[in-house]
Amino acid sequence: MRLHSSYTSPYVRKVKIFLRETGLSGEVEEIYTHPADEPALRPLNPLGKIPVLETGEGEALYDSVVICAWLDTRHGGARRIPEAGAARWCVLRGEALADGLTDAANLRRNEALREPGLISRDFIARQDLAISHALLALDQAAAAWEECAPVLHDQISAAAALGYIAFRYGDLPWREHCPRLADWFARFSERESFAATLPAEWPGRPAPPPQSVPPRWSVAL
Ligand SMILES: N[C@@H](CCC(=O)N[C@@H](CS)C(=O)NCC(=O)O)C(=O)O
Repeated sequence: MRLHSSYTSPYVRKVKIFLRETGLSGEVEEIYTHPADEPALRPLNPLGKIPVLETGEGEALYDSVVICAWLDTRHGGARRIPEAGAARWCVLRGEALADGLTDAANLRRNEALREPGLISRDFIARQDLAISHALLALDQAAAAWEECAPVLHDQISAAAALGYIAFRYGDLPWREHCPRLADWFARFSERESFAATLPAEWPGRPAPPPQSVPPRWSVAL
């Protein structure tokens, strides 16, 4: 299998954490393909986005939701996305929540990196609201995560999302508002799957400028 991968993408990181948590990482070659290199990606994913997984069976799978669901059928351990019942929908909703947090953080960052005259403050404020409310909802979910073994896919998705917040929004004071999530994240950060997949800027490409509009917590206590 070949994973079209990235040093910075939280969606790619979600897949990388999943691979390591399920013991599959040795079966996958990670290829670093910057999304700007569209000609390499488009034949595999018409959207030109990463991650893409070439399965070795003639298929190219995207996006991270599909890739992780497929990988969950390929390891010998307990399913990380429960196959049925309330637990299935709880885990899938948790993945959607974590991915939505990542989406809002990613969209906000792209907006804040535009030329100052083009930045929409309303758009940024809306993403700030989504980010703060998603973190509070994850804080509630985290109350049930401590005794959960093995780690399920909602936790993997949340780890990738919080890893992105740590990488791009280091100044956002979310931990004081979400103490259970902060404790859980501190523990998850010690897992090999997380420590081995830390993001970094792309080698050989210019470092991005700082965001012109600092992130802010948008829910009153
Ligand atoms: N929903 C997708 C999102 C993938 C995505 O947005 N990837 C970004 C990198 S973080 C990308 O490839 N962006 C390139 C573009 O939008 O053209 C997933 O979960 O895989």
